[in-house]
Amino acid sequence: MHFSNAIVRPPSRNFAAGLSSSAEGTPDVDLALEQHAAYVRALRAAAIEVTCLEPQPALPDATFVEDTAIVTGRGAILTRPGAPSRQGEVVSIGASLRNFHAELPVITAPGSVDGGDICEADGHFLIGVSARTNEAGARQLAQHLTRWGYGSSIVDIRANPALLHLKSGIAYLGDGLWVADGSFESELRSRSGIEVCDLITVSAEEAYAANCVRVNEVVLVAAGYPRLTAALSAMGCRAVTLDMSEFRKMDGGLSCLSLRF
Ligand code: CIR
Repeated sequence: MHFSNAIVRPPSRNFAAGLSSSAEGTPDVDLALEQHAAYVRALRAAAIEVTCLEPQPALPDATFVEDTAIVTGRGAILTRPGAPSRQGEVVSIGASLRNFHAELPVITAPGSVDGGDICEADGHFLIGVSARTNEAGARQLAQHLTRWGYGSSIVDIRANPALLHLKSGIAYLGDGLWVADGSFESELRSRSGIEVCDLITVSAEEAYAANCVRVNEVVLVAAGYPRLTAALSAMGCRAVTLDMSEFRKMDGGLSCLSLRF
């Protein structure tokens, strides 16, 4: 999968007012802005044209743009985030995505979908049903994907409260290579529609870093998780580490800071 574009949005000054279940303390907004700028530089270094949207002070979680849309090679869908406080984020994302997609279907009530629950693997989409993405939303999304000729299947993660989203625990890096929390191993291997050639199992202490992203020739991975970084290198991946400490305090993973397409 080759990406040429990304949409991002720097955190606003009241970023700390967003949703969080983390016990890691209040984020430092200036440091979060520096970390976000480094993230954008890494995308640009990977040959990505980055659209940087204005911060939205009224929507403190709006930096987590990945949750607001599913962008595929054949079309894009605006989500209806599961947290009511985040539903307003979709408007400006829609305005930006309309520069790339004329048709932009939306997930509608009672359905809810967070983009962090959607993991694409070579044309097959795993749809996590979670505290944010419900079955009605998953069904709507699957219908759009079917219309575009994609396969999809549901992964229910509700029994694992440590995972906010499916992609909190799983990443597909292309060429049959997966990174996942150990709890996903049998699930992945038993699924039809996806290929598992190699699986890097992330240890419990490094669970946060399972949310990594392949961007063209590099894999962006959170800094401070040496075992995963070494395992990626051993698999021939060029890992680029990014400090995510302030986003982690707000339950944000690395993938959720961008929409890539
Ligand atoms: C939230 O709880 O919605 C935000 N504070 C964090 C969202 C992170 N999104 C993601 O990992 N896809």
